[in-house]
Amino acid sequence: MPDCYFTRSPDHPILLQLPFCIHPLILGTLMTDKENQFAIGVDLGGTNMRIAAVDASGKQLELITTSTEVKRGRDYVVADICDAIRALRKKFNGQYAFAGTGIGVPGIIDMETGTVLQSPNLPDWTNYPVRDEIQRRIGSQVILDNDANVAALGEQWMGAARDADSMCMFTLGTGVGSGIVLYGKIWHGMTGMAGECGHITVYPDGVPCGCGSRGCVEQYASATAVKRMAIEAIATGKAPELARAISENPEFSSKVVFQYAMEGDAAAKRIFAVVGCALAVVLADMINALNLPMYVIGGGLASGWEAFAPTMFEELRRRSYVYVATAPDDRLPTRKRTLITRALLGSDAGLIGAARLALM
Ligand code: BMX
Ligand code: ZN
Repeated sequence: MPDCYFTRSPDHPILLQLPFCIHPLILGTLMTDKENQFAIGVDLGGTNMRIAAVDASGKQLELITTSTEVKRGRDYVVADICDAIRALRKKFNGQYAFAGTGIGVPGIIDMETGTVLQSPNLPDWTNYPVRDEIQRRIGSQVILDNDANVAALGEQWMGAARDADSMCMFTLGTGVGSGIVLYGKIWHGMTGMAGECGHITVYPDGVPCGCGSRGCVEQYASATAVKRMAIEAIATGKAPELARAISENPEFSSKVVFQYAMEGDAAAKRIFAVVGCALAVVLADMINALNLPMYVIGGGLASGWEAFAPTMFEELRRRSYVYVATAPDDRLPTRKRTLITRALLGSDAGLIGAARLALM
């Protein structure tokens, strides 16, 4: 029941503090107010940013998309974000009550201080207290979170996991992000850095990762990794079709590798088998550790599902006995099952989830 505001008391501490004798009419007014709210969700990427007004039912009222002018510096980017927030706030304030702004940022964040500690795509944002800066400029509440955390919350609220109160999401994009939602709330851990499952080790001596470790799933199951593995395969001379594709197409990307895999090219198929295998290792770890009802896979590379999912499920059955014991089974339709599925909201998951942060 994602949009039922009075059944999840831990999300509504203010309501918990209300006197028990509160008059039903007043309660009715409060409910109406809550239902009539809107919030602004910001999905800040290293290339583009998307900013949307979202109402309390999860409907997107308006979307602003603009490029992230990283080279012009953080002040410029923050000014752009603030302009968009002000424009949307002005447009919908009055018709709806403004609940605040949620922002999803790639990288590690200190929730307590609202500071971006590390974000390779936004280099001059290191140790930048962006929450307070934006709050000061726009004069209203801002909540900062990791991009994959808010995407997970979006999918749990309005997407593939809307019938599950707890879930884990992986976003397969430039990197591999992830977020864990427990009982409708993002699991932040101690400082807000929980859910960095893209940096779970798959191969201990594997490819060096931007996080400082090696062999993280991000190095085998991101769009960046697929392109890298294709270039490596071409260099060994074992991928003649991909070699031809890269020489003919300057836009060579993971999408091209996917097309070749679907057409049966052996080298491209091997690359997507690596993707499936890496995801299976991490999913097995998560399933064995958490026994959640749902795992959602999104991000641009999730459109390659047909190419990696068969290996992923096959390998998962070899690696997780918890999965084997709880896998979907038509003969036992009433049994609680572990579901692993594609995301539903596409690139809107982050926006919707970021807005949800402010609406909670
Ligand atoms: C990286 C890490 C995560 C992020 C994930 C997905 C950075 C900048 N990012 O693992 O915090 O959630 O990538 O990011 O350290 P995306 O850029 O692929 O969306
Ligand atoms: Zn890593």
